[in-house]
Amino acid sequence: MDPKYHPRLIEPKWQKCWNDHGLFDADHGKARERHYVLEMFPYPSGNLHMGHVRAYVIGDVLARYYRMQGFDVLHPMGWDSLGLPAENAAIRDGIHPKQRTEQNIKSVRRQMKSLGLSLDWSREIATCDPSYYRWNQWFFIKMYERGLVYRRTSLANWCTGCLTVLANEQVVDGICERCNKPVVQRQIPDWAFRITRYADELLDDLGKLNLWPERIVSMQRNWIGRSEGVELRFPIKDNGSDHIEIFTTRADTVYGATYVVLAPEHAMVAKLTRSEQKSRVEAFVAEMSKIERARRTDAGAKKEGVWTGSYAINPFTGEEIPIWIANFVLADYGTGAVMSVPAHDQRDYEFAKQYGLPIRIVIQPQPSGEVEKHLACSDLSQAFTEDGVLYQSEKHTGLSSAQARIQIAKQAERQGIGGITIRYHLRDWGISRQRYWGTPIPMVHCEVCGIVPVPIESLPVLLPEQAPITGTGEAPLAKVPEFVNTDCPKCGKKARRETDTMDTFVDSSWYFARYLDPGEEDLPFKRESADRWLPVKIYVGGPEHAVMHLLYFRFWTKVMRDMGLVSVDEPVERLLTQGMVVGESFWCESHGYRSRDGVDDPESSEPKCTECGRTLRVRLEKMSKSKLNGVAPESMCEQYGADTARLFSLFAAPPEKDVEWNDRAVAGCYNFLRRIWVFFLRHHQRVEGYRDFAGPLDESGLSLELIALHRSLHRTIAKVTADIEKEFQFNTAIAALMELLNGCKVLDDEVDGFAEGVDPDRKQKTEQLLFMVLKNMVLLLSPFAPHVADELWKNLGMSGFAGEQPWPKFDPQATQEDTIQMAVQVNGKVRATIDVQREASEDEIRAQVEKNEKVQKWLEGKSIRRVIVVPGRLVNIVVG
Ligand code: ANZ
Ligand code: ZN
Repeated sequence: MDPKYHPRLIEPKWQKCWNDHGLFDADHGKARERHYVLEMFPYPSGNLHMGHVRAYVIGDVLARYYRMQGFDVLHPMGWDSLGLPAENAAIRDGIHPKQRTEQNIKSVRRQMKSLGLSLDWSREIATCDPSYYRWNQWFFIKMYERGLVYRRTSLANWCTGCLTVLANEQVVDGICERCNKPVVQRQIPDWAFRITRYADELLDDLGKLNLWPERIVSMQRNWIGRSEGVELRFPIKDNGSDHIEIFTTRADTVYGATYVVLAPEHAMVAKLTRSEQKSRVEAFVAEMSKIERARRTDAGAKKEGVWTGSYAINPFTGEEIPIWIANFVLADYGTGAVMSVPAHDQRDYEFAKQYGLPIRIVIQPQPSGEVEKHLACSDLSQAFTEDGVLYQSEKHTGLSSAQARIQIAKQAERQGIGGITIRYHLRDWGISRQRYWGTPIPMVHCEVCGIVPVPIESLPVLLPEQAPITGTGEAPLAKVPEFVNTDCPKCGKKARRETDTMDTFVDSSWYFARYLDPGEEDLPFKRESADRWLPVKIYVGGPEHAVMHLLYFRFWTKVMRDMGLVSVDEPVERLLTQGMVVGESFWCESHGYRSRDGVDDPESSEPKCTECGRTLRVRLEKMSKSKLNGVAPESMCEQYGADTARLFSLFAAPPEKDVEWNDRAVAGCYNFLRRIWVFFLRHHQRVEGYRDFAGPLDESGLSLELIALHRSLHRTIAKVTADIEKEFQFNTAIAALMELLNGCKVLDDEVDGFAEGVDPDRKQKTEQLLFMVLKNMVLLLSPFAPHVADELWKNLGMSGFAGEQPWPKFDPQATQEDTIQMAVQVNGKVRATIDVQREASEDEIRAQVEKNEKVQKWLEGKSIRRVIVVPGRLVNIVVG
């Protein structure tokens, strides 16, 4: 055995060895129980960062652990390789997205391999591969046939300089990030998935996800945003037949509705605008069309609007109330129109104050205590938004808000002016992108037949290799005549292909199922494989995907179920969202972010800029290139080895928490592995004769310290097992291994004593214990630090790989504490509890009880008739 721990020598060797033996290939055809462990696949951006490493290592520990627990484990990897970054880079420097993506995949794959991840590389997929995206197209057509895909127009960011649609992240404060020209909101025809059809099920099934973090579940619940309310028609003054339909969740406040507000994009705006208001309204509508939805509706945004010049009639009070348009009403929620109740809605209140509109209180707080205190308008400094008791509401006055909502809805129904409805905040999923590096949408526009899907047997519609990628003007595919011009699949006449490509969230909505049969040509995957492997048991990834990706792939799973492709309702049983890896960033007022090299004494409390001597602002921020606070996993692996990188990313914090980068902690992990190495170096030859020893260990004759070590070994096995499986607390599992190693000092001492001659029986038992410690330590270590584990396993003279061995079992008896609590009763009443040695005999227990002061008090002046000992539980003394 090499006297020194050399990770750089042993790691590549074992990686090759595992690979040659196909150690991580799933599906050995054995009838074993299955376990699918998945991490969110990466966008291959060239370099892994520590955040990736953390997610993949967390998944890897679980995959390795479940293999050792005897499961057939599927642990695949692939590339989310279509999308905007490669296209933007192409616009910048002219390198074709395909070429760049292929290079990046190569380099990320190499980096992953050097981490020793136990992946089944035979199932690798890349979404930019036609053999993958043809199935996106297949799904699209199947979903079109089911009415789950439709064409619509929707508002998009339109750059007035580039003459193209922009993604939200390309718009900064209403300006195009690239050309600095204003961005406006424009109606653009696009394709959408009807995810809202599944809104109810997506919401209800959140109840089944009891192994998902509560935070993610509630974010999804809010995102779907089910809202029960009432639709009401407000007739328009002087135009009896026309009306505005509003949606409200507070029908109880209808007597306080003093004006109506429409979204600027509402279809009735033009018709309702009086000529004297026309120029103001048009200017406002134009102004609003420039502002993105999120900015417009931010709760802090100033409320702005204009009057249309028209009036509506409040159908409950009969009053004429003005019709306005305003920024805070959205066109695509509810009916795009609201009845405004300024006394009870904060936005309406702010708006009414701003424009001098009437405020009327119609809800009073629930009376509490004796004095009835009425709210008056002069008391209001903001809206009273809680439920309460109706006030100034004709025959409904005195009802509670909840009762009134029902009564008012019923009355509206009777009068034929409205009724109860359910609305969702969830929108249909717009998937059209006017981009190149995506899946072509497999549709054809024919002047005669209209929209015609590409026949399934003609798939894939290939992405043409050459297209002008400029980021301006029409979609890149529209500029490729060989692509655009085609024949109508229905009538054969000249037609045009759709030139939009799909949102890449389509790719990630079903990739987990493609891993099951990556080469399958007749279907996206086989039903029998789906039945064998799904649902994914554990899914590891960043919490930033809480809504979009994690909602879309739940939706897709339900669609696949309805198509008969899978039988599960949900894709993932257990979700683990890992925290960020953060590092100290240093920021100088005049020189911006500084790397550690640009900081004078980074450890001091007032670090200075080496350039100008200014004191730097120090912060913990997510590691990133731009903040110069990152550590490249590659350089870390080079310095310390993959096993240390793995240990550190698990040891520094529990998986859900952020991890702070810390050089000393990294060195600490490295040191731990070195100390294990030294411990093995010292003892591995001594245990040569015990390779078959499988316990149990006979403790008799061993010193108390060794017995304690034996116990501690079993307790460590129990703890590491529970920490991994139940709680994912890898950090405390590793800490337990470190503690076990510390406890092994007694073995060193004991063995040193052998030189002076020792009882052979005791020597043998000690060496058996030594062997048990060495063997189990390797096995417990192997999911975390697999390379060094296999090297040590080999040095112990054991055959096979550590990762192939059964996970260690503990002896429940040996894990128990050495003392136990017993209750002491006197004549059937508990009078004391005592701690007794687990092995204590009945006589010893009796003696201990009789000496106990509390017990003695009850025995005073009495004689003991009988003592009954129920082992491990209680002692009853019968006195007379
Ligand atoms: C009158 C009212 C009185 C309201 C009151 C609230 C409090 P959720 O829970 O999100 O569904 N609303 C309806 N459509 C809207 C739109 N397109 N844009 C902006 N706001 C809209 O919210 C429903 C409430 O949001 C509705 O109830 C409506 O204001 C407003 F004391 O109607 B309410
Ligand atoms: Zn046609």
